Amino acid sequence: MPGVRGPSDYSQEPPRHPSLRINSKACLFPLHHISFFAYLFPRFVVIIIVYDKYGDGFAQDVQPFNAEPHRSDLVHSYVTPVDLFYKRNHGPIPVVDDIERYSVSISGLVENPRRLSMKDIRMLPKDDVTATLQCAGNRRTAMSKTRTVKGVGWDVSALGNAVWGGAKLADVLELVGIPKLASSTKSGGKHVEFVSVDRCKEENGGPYKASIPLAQATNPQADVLLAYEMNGELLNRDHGYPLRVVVPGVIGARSVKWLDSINVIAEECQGFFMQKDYKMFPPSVNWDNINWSTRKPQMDFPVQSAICSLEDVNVVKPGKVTVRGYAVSGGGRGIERVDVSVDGGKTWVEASRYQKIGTPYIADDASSDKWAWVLFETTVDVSNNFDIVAKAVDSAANVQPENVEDIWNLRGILNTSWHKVQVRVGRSNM
Ligand SMILES: Nc1nc2c(c(=O)[nH]1)N[C@H]1C(S)=C(S)[C@@H](COP(=O)(O)O)O[C@H]1N2
Ligand SMILES: [Mo]
Repeated sequence: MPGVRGPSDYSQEPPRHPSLRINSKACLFPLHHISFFAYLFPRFVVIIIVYDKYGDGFAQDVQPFNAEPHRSDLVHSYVTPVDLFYKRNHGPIPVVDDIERYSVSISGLVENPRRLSMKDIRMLPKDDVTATLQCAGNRRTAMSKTRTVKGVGWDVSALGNAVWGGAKLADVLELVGIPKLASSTKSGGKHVEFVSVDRCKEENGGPYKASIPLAQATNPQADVLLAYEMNGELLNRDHGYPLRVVVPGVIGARSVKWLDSINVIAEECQGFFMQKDYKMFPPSVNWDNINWSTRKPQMDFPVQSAICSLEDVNVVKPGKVTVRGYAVSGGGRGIERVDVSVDGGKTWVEASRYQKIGTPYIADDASSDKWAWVLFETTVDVSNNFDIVAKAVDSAANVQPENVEDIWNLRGILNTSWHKVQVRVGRSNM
């Protein structure tokens, strides 16, 4: 691929913000084995973790780089700063050797296959879309507490809200002869596959790839972008420099970074991350009876919210406590409201929205939060120990489920259960 390459090791990673929390793969090895080992031979386990640093991960896999900001940093700003934005990778970060030579090929079931340089893409009308990108694994750690799941452990911050700048995919596809709102091409293309250059273990060293339906790709209202900017700056290496796909309202896995080629194909992409990962299974499916082909790849994400001004367990002084967090829904469904409860869900109050701390929420226009989160805030009075709970309602009146058990799935995706934090009142003489 001209100009951009995917390294095979982690010696050329970009610098990262020191406050990010680095997450590792939970449970490459069944957790109870490790804890049993740790119980019997605590020193032995420490030695293995240290010596296995560059191996496949007995207990911890330190690479690829996966990290999220602290909860309180996340809700500090409506637009997430680039350096605090979560980072989710499946291999080493690609290197751009020569941006002048970089181009994206568009081929497959199209009339006029083409290669587009960055200059060609920048010549198309530039769109700025405010969209929240959320990893399907957000809040996985909490799901794993009911029953172990496989995957990178995330707290509640595997998402961020950015202003993505770039060309609309619908405009790009017109350059190869596919009209707007087309759901198939003359030669039978129905899906648009995005292929990267990073080398992923799951693809046996091949690149990350994913696809979306052609009807979504050619729909200007779906706002799918080939983005070269994030928050008004040139996209950085961690987030896909020089060019990435942004599919608003859809799990982050489909927003392919470091784009190399676009293929118009008849069936959805057959890559690992579409076929053997990022699918939602019912709680009855386990690793012994799983049949991946029975489910479709997950696309839109459901309604989600989390409290970010408090940790899981908090000791506070009696008096007023501010509760802040985010709420977001997929598929272009905005947030209708956020309910907060201080009695574990018996009674609820509606939280207010804000864009900056202390400034109430002002939407620019009716569709401005179609793809973006809302930040919410409310103040509660604390005199006794209690659980604070948040749940959001989207524009289609979908509500988060109460219990994580009901949506438990073996890959630990889409934990959208009511988010709870425990507040314990501590008095100064305690
Ligand atoms: N090429 C490539 N694209 C990728 C990934 C990847 O590992 N390689 N990870 C995907 C996943 S699972 C998510 S959640 C988002 C994360 O984007 P971010 O790192 O910019 O936050 O990128 C997606 N695109
Ligand atoms: Mo993800």
